[in-house]
Amino acid sequence: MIELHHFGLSTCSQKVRLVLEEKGIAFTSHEVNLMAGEQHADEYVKLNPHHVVPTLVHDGRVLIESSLIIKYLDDAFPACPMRPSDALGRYATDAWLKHADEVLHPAAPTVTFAIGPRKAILEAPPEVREANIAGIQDPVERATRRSVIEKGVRAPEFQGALAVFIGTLDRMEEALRDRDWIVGDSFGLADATLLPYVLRLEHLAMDPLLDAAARPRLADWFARVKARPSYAAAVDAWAPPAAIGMLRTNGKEAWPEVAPLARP
Ligand SMILES: N[C@@H](CCC(=O)N[C@@H](CS)C(=O)NCC(=O)O)C(=O)O
Repeated sequence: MIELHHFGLSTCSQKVRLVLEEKGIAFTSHEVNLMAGEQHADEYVKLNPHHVVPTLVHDGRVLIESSLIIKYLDDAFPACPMRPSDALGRYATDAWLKHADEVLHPAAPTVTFAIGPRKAILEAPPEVREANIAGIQDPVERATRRSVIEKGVRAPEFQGALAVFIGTLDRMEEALRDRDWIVGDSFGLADATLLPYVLRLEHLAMDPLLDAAARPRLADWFARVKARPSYAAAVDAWAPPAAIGMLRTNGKEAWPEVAPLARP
């Protein structure tokens, strides 16, 4: 019996749902609305003391941290393995997961909140906005969130976060030089981990970073991932069209200011 506490557009939730779908594991869904601050509810914090999604509960055992969750799922449900069996392949997978946890994911809210939901957040009652920011556990992340909500892409933190995304796209383009998938011969944990961040750029209408002229192998990989049934079930089905429309509209408006910052 698997239960997943998650949010539709959360990158870490998308990653876990992709692995569940790829492995054909059914789960009971509990949505935690991050925009309404449900990650800070007392009951939820008992499960996940970091006030974040996702949390997976397997036969009553509580698992947090998305990279650890997907590795657990790959171990606990070994049919349809999503990591190579050789030591070097497993090392390469771990290296991508570590990059996502330590470098890419911390940059994601900075890029997202500077562009996407910023306007809606600024229009919310100040006490709602403040309560949501105050709930962020890490003080640096809290200060950064405040800065990007106030200043958007002109916040001093924005360009460095964007550079992390662009550097990751370049590394992916290189990794795909002679293979279809990021590690090994089939769609795996590394692909499931990176897809949500590439998709986030698309949702924010940063299309020139993703097009085939800029990074042809990455563009092919993105199309291949999107063609998988798991993508429709784990990602598309949980993406409210109105929210995506809002993100893309704000992204298009921001692009003229972002483009000069994206140049090497
Ligand atoms: N290291 C954690 C990070 C989880 C995380 O940051 N989740 C985000 C959504 S992708 C979240 O819940 N944020 C809560 C907030 O923004 O207040 C993991 O991999 O599970």
